[in-house]
Amino acid sequence: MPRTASDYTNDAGKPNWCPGCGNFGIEAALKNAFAQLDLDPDNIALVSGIGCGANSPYWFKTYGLITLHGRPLPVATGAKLANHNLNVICWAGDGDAYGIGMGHFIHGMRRNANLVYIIGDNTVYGLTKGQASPTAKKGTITPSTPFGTPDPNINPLALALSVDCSFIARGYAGNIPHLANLIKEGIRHKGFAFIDVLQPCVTYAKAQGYEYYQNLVYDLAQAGHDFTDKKAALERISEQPDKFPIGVFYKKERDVYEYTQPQFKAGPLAKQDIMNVDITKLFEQYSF
Ligand SMILES: Cc1ncc(C[n+]2csc(CCOP(=O)(O)OP(=O)(O)O)c2C)c(N)n1
Ligand code: SF4
Ligand SMILES: [Mg+2]
Repeated sequence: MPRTASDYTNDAGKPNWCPGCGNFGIEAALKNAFAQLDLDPDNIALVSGIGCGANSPYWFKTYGLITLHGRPLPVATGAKLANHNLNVICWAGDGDAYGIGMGHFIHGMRRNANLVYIIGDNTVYGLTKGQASPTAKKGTITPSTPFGTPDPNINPLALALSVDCSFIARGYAGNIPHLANLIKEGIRHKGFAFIDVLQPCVTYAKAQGYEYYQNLVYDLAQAGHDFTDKKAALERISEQPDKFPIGVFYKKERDVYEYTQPQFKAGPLAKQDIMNVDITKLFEQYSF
């Protein structure tokens, strides 16, 4: 029997997100993507940080790990290196990924391990009651910035392009079939697949709700965008905030971390026999 989204749902009940939260769209898209690829739930690890969206592993019947705020990517990378046959999906918030975890974001893209990094980009720190995140537009009034945020927002897709990330995409939580297709493409991609998702926070970022994005979102594929053209990708990426194109901006093949390192040649570390490894030569080489 073909798998369905419910095969990836455990018995923990419904997520406790606010009614209408964009995280429901991401959850549905992920589960549908898994089902459409017929992935074995036992062969998926969902790794998150700390935040509203980062609570997601509670409600997935897959392996799951809720880590520290800003640190899901190093843990996800470690999981992938230990067992590179595992489908590793890292789900972070924009605070997780573009605030405290910005260093990991940049270096993760450079490293190009074969995993999917999904960011629920709601422009706020939802879990801690709506402070401005790095993607909030300059001047946004929040509880932590009552006079408007003084800093200009970052554009994470432009940052990704600057380090030659091998898969750069944006999805929209209000378009679940499109997002599911993007996630499938990200899983199939050999390398680091970065997917920023416009994720309305209906409680703390009311100005960036569904009505706002509905008029500004358009599909790159339908607009004839060529994802091999880096210059065209930068032009599309720079359209925000007037327009928010969704789809794949840029994609290329390049060396995948775990395929190039000699220690992984004999297979995933988790499967390698470590009972009879002779380390005397290493001791001789490195002892003084
Ligand atoms: C090291 C550390 N600093 C701060 C916090 C407090 N904290 C928890 S969640 C969060 C922000 C979450 O925002 P985001 O990552 O955007 O996720 P969202 O809740 O919006 O989904 C913060 C600052 C923490 N848990 N750990
Ligand atoms: S506070 Fe915002 S991000 Fe958090 S659950 Fe509610 S709507 Fe979603
Ligand atoms: Mg957030």
